[in-house]
Amino acid sequence: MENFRIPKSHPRYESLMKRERLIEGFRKGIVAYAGLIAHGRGEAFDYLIGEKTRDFALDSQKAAIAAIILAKNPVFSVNGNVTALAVDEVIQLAKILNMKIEVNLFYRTEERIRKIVEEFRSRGVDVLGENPDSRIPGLDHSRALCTRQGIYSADVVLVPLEDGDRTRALRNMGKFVITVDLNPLSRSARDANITIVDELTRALKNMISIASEGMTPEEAKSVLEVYDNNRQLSLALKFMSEHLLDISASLEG
Ligand code: PTJ
Repeated sequence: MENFRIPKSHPRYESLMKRERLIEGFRKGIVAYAGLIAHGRGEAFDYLIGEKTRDFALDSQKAAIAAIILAKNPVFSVNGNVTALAVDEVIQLAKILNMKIEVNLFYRTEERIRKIVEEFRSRGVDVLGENPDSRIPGLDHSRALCTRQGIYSADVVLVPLEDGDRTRALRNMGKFVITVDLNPLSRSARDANITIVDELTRALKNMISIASEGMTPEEAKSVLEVYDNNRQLSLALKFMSEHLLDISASLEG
């Protein structure tokens, strides 16, 4: 961390602390260079929803829990940013919902994989991904690498902060893909079965609460029956537009 402390009284304390976690993750070799850029893009979109979880995101979070509850082999795919921001929340949610965790990197290096695996292992949690034995078809290079018992055979994959190419490739494998992405315009957001337009750590905390309350398979089925991802994306875009118009009106006085 830099040689100063962010005061708790700072109006944007939470956001600045997340930024510090990313920087710390980068220094530890967990976060990719591009991860810092991706975080900045996320921050900009978070402004557009007022840095709060909105109803459209809560509905998607509930649908995501429903899909995971109904899954046979749900897998939580983690990358550098997700680990740096929310390793403890990932572990907690995966435990409640009986999900496997697999490290799957876009900018894959063996060293980064090892460091991320160690982040989980030091908390007593074993994760997949260190010894891949399969490939996601249609993707070139090492970013296609995955494990047979994890992502390759998963029916539902939760892949937050994901690249559009891989989301599409997972869909082409017939998987049900859930993403968390503050940008409703991204290709991942448009291609996933469920897109949670919310900041990752806020989303995971809410999902932990929803999952802890419990949901019967019947309830889960009825939540999914009425879920429409395009409608949720449209609500997110409308919210952002109206939010900006409100701010603009308040400036006109
Ligand atoms: O660790 P690796 O090698 O797997 O690389 C991870 C990154 C994130 C660098 C890689 O997957 C990547 O390049 O992703 P993209 O294409 O930049 O997409 C990331 C998306 O996540 C963008 O649409 C951002 O707006 C969004 N995003 C960034 N931070 C957050 C976020 N969404 C929710 N919460 C965040 N904290």
